[in-house]
Amino acid sequence: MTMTHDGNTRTQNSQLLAWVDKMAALCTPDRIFWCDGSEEEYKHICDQAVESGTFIRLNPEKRPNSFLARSHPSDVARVENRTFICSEREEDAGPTNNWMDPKAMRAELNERFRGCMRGRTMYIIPFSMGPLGSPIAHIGIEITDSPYVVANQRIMTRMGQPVLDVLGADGDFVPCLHSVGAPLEPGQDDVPWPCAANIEDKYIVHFPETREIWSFGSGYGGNALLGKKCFALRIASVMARDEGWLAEHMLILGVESPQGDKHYVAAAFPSACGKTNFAMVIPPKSLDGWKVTTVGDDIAWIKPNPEDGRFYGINPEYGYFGVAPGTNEGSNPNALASLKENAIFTNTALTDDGDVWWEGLTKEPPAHLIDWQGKDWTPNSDRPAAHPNSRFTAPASQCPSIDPDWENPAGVPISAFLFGGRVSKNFPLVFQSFNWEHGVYLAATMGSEATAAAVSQQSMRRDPMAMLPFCGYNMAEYWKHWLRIGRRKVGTPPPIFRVNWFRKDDRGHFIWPGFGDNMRVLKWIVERCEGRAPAVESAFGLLPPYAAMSWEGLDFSQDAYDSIMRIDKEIAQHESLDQAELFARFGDHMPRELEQQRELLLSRLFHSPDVWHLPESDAKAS
Ligand code: O2Y
Ligand code: MN
Repeated sequence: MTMTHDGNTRTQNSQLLAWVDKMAALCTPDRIFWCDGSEEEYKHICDQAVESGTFIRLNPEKRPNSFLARSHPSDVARVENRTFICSEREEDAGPTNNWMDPKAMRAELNERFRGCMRGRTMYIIPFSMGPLGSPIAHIGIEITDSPYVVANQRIMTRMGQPVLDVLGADGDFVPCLHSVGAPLEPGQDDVPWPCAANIEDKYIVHFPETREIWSFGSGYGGNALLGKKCFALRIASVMARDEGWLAEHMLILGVESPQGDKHYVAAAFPSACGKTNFAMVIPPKSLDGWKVTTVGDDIAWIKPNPEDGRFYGINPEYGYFGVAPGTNEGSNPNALASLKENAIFTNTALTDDGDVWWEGLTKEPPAHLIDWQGKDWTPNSDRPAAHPNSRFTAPASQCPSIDPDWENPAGVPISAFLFGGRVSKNFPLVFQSFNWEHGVYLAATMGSEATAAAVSQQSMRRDPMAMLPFCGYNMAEYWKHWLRIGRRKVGTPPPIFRVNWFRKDDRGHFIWPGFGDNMRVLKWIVERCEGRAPAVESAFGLLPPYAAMSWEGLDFSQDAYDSIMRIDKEIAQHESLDQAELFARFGDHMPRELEQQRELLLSRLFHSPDVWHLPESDAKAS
């Protein structure tokens, strides 16, 4: 065992010092290193990672100050079946989370963590989720034995000594313990990506009552960068419930009109729906003068302000951990610009001139690459060069569309909430909920199509509020929290909209062009927030008539519009019956308001024609 508080300790926080002592005694690292977050320290950690083989330095002429890491093939994504919510009572985790008794889990984890950092350095990473000192921000301390995690956390969070200064002698923090779970015997050589290779040896564990995170056996992404999904969503959702705010799996973007009026929109989409692309969308040139800015691309912490009754949101993160494949000059030029330098790539391919490549980056792949597993690759290879979940870690400040207020400690005022699913049939491009309760119902029932099966077997992979893998407590109680938040006495909550970019025609082709043209939808939404855009009432909600949308520069006929806005009664009835199955899973916890909303939809559908269409001519505003 080594000393616990060596020369570079710079905190008087006794709670923190005691916790570090206790974890060091459990994990028995060879060294303890307190991260100060400085540039020199980052350089040192990266140099060491290059020396150990964890990082490959990219060609500084092509990609300055950037690195490539290749993970172990068993460690390439979040491990949902090894993610646990260990609340005292099983029903507090709810039917959609893996639950384990906290005492039993603690016993198991103590065994796993005992001696797990032998031969390694224990790094102490103080980090702030949100601008330092912001009343919406919170502090975490991650203990890890992974230099990869240290380097990534320096991009993804505000980290180091300034955080300890804000924490002070008696500030509170969320303790986040992480180990790759691969102790080294004396003389044993290390590997570039140490981890526990077997899935059942990995644990991503949350104790919501004591607000602790313990992660063992994986070095990858959300499993290991504990500020992100584990803290900012699973633990923060519990804090938000207890304290009356929202911790959401949402991007925040700003929309500015040619007249300079600005609105912020918070939007939730299930995975693989182009969330980062939407957060950084570039409006088409034909929508002259409209501008979109980026506050965050993945997570939002939103607090109602008792003074003006509005909701203010921050992006608790400091960087992007984005999916590389499919990112290109067409889909997201702002993301590409963000990762020009000072970036870390994980599991992308390596080009012969020392740069990175992934499927979709260029139309033609290079003639030769080293793939994500370090093997030669040519366009004739029958496997992808980059892993489909390969990632870039890039500083948010490098994004050309970054919002001037993205670091405002007070947050930005949210004008609207958007919830997007991925549905090929029957779900309109956009519509507004009738009211808050109806909006919460629309968000609670969102999801992506699981199969392209016939209508009668069509089933949705439900992902309420895109929070299914990220809600740290019973999802039905989370819905109740959303309902409560809308009933506050001060102010009115923002309007709620549903969007669906993914409707297909009979030949299976997407009808809506998406990408920059999604700005047309955003424009209607913000004009609606200002009370100056018309809408037509349907069984689903309030829809924009054709004439209320801007079509300059896009050849999209009224017929094409009808094909993404019409509502087939039978499909909608099936869908709402399917929702009953979702609700039934929650038993007594289910808020009755949502079941009432489902029944109201059924009764509106009963009075609807077999196929409902928007009126051909301009509709009058509702
Ligand atoms: O696979 C991982 O570990 C990352 S998952 C992820 C990363 C960035 C943003 N969102 C997600 C997600 O799964 O929602
Ligand atoms: Mn996400």
